[in-house]
Amino acid sequence: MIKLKKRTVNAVRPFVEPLPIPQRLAPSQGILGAPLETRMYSFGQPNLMVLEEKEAYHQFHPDIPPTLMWTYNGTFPGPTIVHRLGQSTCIRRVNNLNPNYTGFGIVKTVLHHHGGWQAPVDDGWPLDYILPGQSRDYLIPNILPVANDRSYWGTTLWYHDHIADHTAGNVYQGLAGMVQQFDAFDSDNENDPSPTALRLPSGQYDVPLAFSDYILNTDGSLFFDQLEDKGQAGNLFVVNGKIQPYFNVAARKYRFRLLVASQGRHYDFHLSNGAPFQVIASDGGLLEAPVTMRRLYMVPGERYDIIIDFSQYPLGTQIAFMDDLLHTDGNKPEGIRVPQPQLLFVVDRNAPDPSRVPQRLTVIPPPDVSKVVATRRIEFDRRNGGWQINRRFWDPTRPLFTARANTTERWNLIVNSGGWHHPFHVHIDSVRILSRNRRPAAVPLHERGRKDVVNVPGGSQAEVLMKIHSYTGRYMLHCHNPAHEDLYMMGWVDVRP
Ligand SMILES: [Cu+2]
Repeated sequence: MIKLKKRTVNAVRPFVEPLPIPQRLAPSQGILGAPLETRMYSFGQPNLMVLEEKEAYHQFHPDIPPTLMWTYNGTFPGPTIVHRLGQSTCIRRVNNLNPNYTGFGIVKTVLHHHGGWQAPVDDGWPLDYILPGQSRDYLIPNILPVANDRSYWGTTLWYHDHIADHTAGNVYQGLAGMVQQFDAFDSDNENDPSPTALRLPSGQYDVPLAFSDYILNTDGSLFFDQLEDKGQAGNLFVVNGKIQPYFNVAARKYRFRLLVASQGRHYDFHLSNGAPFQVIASDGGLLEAPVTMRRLYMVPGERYDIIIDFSQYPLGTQIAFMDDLLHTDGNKPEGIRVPQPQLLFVVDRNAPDPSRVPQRLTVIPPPDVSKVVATRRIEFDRRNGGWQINRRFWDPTRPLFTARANTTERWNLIVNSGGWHHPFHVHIDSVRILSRNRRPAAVPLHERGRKDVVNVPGGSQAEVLMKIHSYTGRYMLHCHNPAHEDLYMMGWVDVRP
């Protein structure tokens, strides 16, 4: 189990508070600055969305004193950003953190729009930080990287801090929020009369669930060990900022957007009654067809959208959303333990359900390996007291390799040691997983859509197809265990014209 320090919270009563749903961020009035205007030439007038980084007290649980955290707009998680295909967004980030702060993390901050297709200048290069009192605009074009290929859309992204060396501490401080994408098909309207609309559960039935794990001191302050190089695994399970909340649901279908925003912890999610659910989207877009599963393994940075149908249950039914992986640190799960409830669903009312889960959600072109122009090994190892990619530590002055825009590459992701797992993340765009341990058949159905986080368990390899689109410049690739990333398991690709 987790080794707890003397003055940390051991356990609290579960299911005391309702699940909070982060507010959708409304567009603001504002003037776009000159640097942004020079790069929005083809994207029209963007919606302006303002994210203000500031300290705020957050209550994880009524039995624990409030916690001073770093937030976007005063809440943890931050507000949900909604993108509609064809309508560009300007995210204006304002750093109003305390310039005199001393503690873990750093008030120099960066924003990464994780899973989006945006130019390097808007992607959150780890040294493109701003200081307290400064602001920066990011253009999210919200166009498809391949014209008319809507399989690049319709899923859940997120945004979080990405400062060099301190991403773990800054995200743990609370700098994370979720993003939803909609278009004419996945239209945010389960009553959409259009014959081509998917009519997935919408409105109050489309619910983001951000999972994280924390260690809190008994005075409510965050416990975090800056020198923990494996990635912290907390003992308190947090969903949308609350420890083990309950969620009253109607006896009908819901869409849940799962995000693992943890540091080192992996999850093997399942329902306490063993019932199946349907997976409909992965990191980079909708799946072609729903995949029925009873267990869903997820690692830091990953997202899956799932449908749970509560219509079969009598009112009063309680079902917990569980995980049973044993972690003592962030390197990898060590086994199975007594299942821990993350969240309790309570079926408490009836409601009409006009939503559907079509058997065909999108069309994803098969991975085309005939276009591959380069095949690369990308190896993750521990050496010289730190975490390396291809025997190198993070070096902002030297790319891991150079690639060409508008080409396709095959990358073999390799973790040599069995002692740790590494969730691989690339910023260029999503990838397709071609094989695991050289076996195409070993890629499960729910991993056959678009992915931007690929877990590579210790002693295994995963082959991915990377289609590089038109933007040129510097794009990151790294382990998404932020402690590994900060201790230099990060590199970058120089995309040239
Ligand atoms: Cu790692």
